[in-house]
Amino acid sequence: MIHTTSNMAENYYLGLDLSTQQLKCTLINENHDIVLEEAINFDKDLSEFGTVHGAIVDDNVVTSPTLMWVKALDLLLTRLKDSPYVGSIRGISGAGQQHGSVYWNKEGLEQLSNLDPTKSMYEQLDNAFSIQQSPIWQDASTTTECRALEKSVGGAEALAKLTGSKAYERFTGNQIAKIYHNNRKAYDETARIGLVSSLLSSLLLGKFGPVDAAEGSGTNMMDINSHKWDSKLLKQCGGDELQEKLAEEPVEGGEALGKISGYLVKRYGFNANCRVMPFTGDNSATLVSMNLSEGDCVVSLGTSDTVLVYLKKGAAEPTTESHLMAHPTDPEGFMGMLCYKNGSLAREYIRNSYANGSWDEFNEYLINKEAMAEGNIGFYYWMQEIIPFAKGIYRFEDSKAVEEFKDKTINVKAIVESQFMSMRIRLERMGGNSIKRILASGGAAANPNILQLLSNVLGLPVYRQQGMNGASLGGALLAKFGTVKNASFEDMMAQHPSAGLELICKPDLEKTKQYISHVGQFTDLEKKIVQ
Ligand code: XUL
Repeated sequence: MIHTTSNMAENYYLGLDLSTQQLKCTLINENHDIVLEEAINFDKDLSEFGTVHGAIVDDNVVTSPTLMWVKALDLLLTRLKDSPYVGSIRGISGAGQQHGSVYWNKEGLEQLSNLDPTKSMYEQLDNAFSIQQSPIWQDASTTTECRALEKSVGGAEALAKLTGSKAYERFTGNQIAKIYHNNRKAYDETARIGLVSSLLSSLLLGKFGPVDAAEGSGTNMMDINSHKWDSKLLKQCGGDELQEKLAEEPVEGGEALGKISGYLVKRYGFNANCRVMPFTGDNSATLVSMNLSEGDCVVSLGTSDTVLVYLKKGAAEPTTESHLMAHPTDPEGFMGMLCYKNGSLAREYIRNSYANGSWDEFNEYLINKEAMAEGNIGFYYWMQEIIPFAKGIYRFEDSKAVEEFKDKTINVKAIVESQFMSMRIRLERMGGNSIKRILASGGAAANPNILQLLSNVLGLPVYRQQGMNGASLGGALLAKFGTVKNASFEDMMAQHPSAGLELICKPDLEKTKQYISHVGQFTDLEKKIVQ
């Protein structure tokens, strides 16, 4: 745990982020300074659940134990209890990995509202879920349900227009449809369905909490313009009874859901007036933490790599390749997003296979080797990729497929270049010509060599925010926004301009020109490998 000394009379705001591999938290004061950060790592701290990188992978079926997340919150709060801040926290919000779903049974909901403060939540909620393994965003096993959902509204484009995205395997509606069709007993035993984000708000409230509109847009079931569940889509995904299992319409960010549960007040010493705000998706929270101005684009390099832009009303067009999601603090605005599944874990495989597990060696090859400039292009999809829909590893020398590059260490530069080329091409298709700078976040943003390559491929300067936990910092800012509520989000941020963004690199425009000259070749090769 890191924390700095601070004035105890102050108010504090807590942000949580239940991501794929960890549960993280960030605590800020009134001036938005970070006073504490803490994390529970699932593989290391909760190894009894047997996850690898936070998940259980069975080919295209990818899940996480729901109870592991409950136990992670127990553990995090136990650590926080020892800090001097808990009684002065006025609001809590946060984020979860998007799309993952949680299935509460009736007894579980009763138990949740009657927790005994002498025991942990984990001990008392062990029979609370009708599905023990929550499907998560890395799952790719619902292609049949996706095609059926698209067909039910007249095709992929029609679904994208209605919900902001065509049907994607990981989107919650398609996951629910799979359970509805293949596991009806468990479906019938389910009283409420929530998301990873709303699991946290529910545990904090001591009752089932709704999802926010940003999270609703990751389900393929919410109307992207009205922010209401679409009854046709609900029926297609889970029959007439799904509406009741979701319980409430999505809510807008910043509307307090209620006060923290008496259980948490008694067990951990929270202030009884501490409010719980809606939790959002990890990408939406990262967007919030960066407080974007026009022309900004976030590139988040984490377990998944994502590209995020803030689109004001009227500037947003849904496409079948990108996602349009409700904005977490601007009810009229949108977040445009690209999401790649093979992010950090894929880069780590390459580091282990070709750079002796050393980031120093990895960096040396990034700086001193040439891949695309010398005709070498690679595509690296260990897991079923989202953009493009492809799986496997493919290498090309002068556009000819090869098993391996003559110099194997070229794989290092090739994986990073190919990810950024894909972003360049998709951003252009999304109408991203007005982008003026890149704001980098996520674990790999700590590596300036990766950021220099990003800058060269996109031809834009790259800035980085201090503090690496964008989503939990965004959560803490949402907690303050919902608690204080006397200003717009922009005004709240303007009152406390943070130390700001640090310029990490400027593009080498000669290199950018070279990358642009390879766009056609890259696009043609990519077409060859798409299933
Ligand atoms: C976004 C997505 C991932 C997860 C990762 O659509 O699937 O970025 O949110 O946590």
